Amino acid sequence: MSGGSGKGIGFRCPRSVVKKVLARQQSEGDGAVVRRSIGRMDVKYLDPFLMLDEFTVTPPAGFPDHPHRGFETVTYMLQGTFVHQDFAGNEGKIRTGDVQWMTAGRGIVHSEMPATDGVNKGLQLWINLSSNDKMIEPRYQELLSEEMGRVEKDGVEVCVIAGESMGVRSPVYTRTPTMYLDFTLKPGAEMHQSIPESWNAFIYVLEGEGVFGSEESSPVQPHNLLVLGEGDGVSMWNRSTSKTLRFVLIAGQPLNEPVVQHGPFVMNTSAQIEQTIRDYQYGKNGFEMAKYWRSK
Ligand code: FJE
Ligand code: FE
Repeated sequence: MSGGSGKGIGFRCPRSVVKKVLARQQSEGDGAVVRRSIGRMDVKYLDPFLMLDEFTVTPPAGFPDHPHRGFETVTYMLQGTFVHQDFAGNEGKIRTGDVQWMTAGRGIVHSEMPATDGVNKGLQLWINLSSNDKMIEPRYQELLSEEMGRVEKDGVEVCVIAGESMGVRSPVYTRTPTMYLDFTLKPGAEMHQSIPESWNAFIYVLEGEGVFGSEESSPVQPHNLLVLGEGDGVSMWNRSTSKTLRFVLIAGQPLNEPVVQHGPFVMNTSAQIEQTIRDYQYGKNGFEMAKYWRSK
């Protein structure tokens, strides 16, 4: 990258923050608490992203048996453990730092429950699938914390969940092209990350305080979603002298298709949603196992 003035280093068109939304707590599932940033009225849909929840769950709360069709769910554990079970007999644990990338496709029915008595928290992102991919076979990709691509340089650490950063690529296959990076910046550190021009992009702050997009902007606190405008990259600074900054940077290629959502079913038309409700009710077209299955 070329030097420049130190502002928006190397980018022909640096992305700036065009919207900031503080995610407040709400209850979801069975007694679970989530901070929803995408999927509420302020940011209903950030194509291809349907929902971003920062969830905090203590037993007996959780997300008992429920269906999905037409999109992917990406669960990234920040603390504690979740256990998942589905109607095809798949079962597993997602521990701190692990990622479960679930392509629901034509249909999954599953339960997602906390597995420790303490705090179990993480991020769940819903990524839409294109009309061509909505009815594909369900698939899981698991990325364990110890297998995750990680780089540290000049006070910046990145965990590469999807896409590429600082020369490291994630093995996760993204059917809808997606970048998902978890950054930790030591006090005084800065990072300049390129992002494909036509993609929608956002930042969600987890810890500390960060300056994003332009060096003159004010520091942003945890639980804020920052929607980025157009451009080829974004700059980020930790101006604190004592606190670590942690945030995720997520970007995706927009699908530019109609979206009709009915809770956990996301299709292109209302006729397809009506069909999906019937399929789930009668156990057809991918929901064959739904009629009799219950989680343990
Ligand atoms: C869902 C209500 C829900 N955010 N974060 C309605 F709560 C859910 C749901 C989740 C969820 C699960 C986890 Cl592990 C983390 C979440 C919402 O399961 F799918 C619908 N339709
Ligand atoms: Fe789910």
